[in-house]
This record gives sequence, structure tokens and C-alpha cells, in this order.
Amino acid sequence: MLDLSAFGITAKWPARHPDRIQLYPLPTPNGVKASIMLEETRLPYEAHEVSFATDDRMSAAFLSLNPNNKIPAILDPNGPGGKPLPLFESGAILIYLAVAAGLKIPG
Ligand SMILES: N[C@@H](CCC(=O)N[C@@H](CS)C(=O)NCC(=O)O)C(=O)O
Repeated sequence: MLDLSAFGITAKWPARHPDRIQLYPLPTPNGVKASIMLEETRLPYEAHEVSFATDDRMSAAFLSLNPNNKIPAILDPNGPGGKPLPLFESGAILIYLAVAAGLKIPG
């Protein structure tokens, strides 16, 4: 089984399925982009809600993944070279997931 415990974010949001892409979203205009892409591509993922009500995005655990304290963010346990890849910025996430799903990127 994959071990994501080296990533501080998993201390606050433990991975029940560490083999799946870990998604840290909230249904906001930017937050839904990664969620929609994961649903559309059918890539296996596990979502962990980042509540604004409790300032989750300002926690040390979240900041260890995205120092910009913004959602969405992901942690792919099977990134390039088979190594885990943390990623934030919805545009970067969308392109990354498209490539991971084998979609052709125009241009
Ligand atoms: N450029 C970023 C913007 C992300 C962003 O602004 N997310 C908002 C929610 S839509 C957020 O996390 N705001 C919390 C904050 O700014 O503290 C992206 O596209 O991912």
C-alpha cells in the first residue's frame, strides 16, 4: 500500500485510499474545477473538504501542500516517475489531470 504520511496534509486529512488522487476542494468557482475534471475523466480520487468556516486553508497541514492557502489542491500518489506529486492552481491541475487521463492537449 502507498504511504503518503510524509505529506503533512495527510495528518489532518488521512487518506483512506492512498492509491487514489487526493483532492482538497470546496464548491467555489475555482474549487469545483478540479472536481469536475476528476468526475469527467473518471480518474480515481478521494476528496477531503477544506472548510472555509473553520479556516482549514490556513492550517499548517494545508499550507504544507499549498503555501498560497487556496483551494483546490491535489496530491497524486502516482506522479511522474511513480513519485507522489502535490499540485495547486486550478489551471495547472486541469492540465495535469488531462495528461494523466491520456487526453490530447491542443496546441
Ligand atoms: N489562481 C487560483 C485561485 C484559487 C482561489 O482563489 N481559490 C479561492 C476559492 S475560489 C480560495 O481558496 N480562496 C481562499 C483565500 O483566498 O483565502 C486557482 O485557480 O486555483
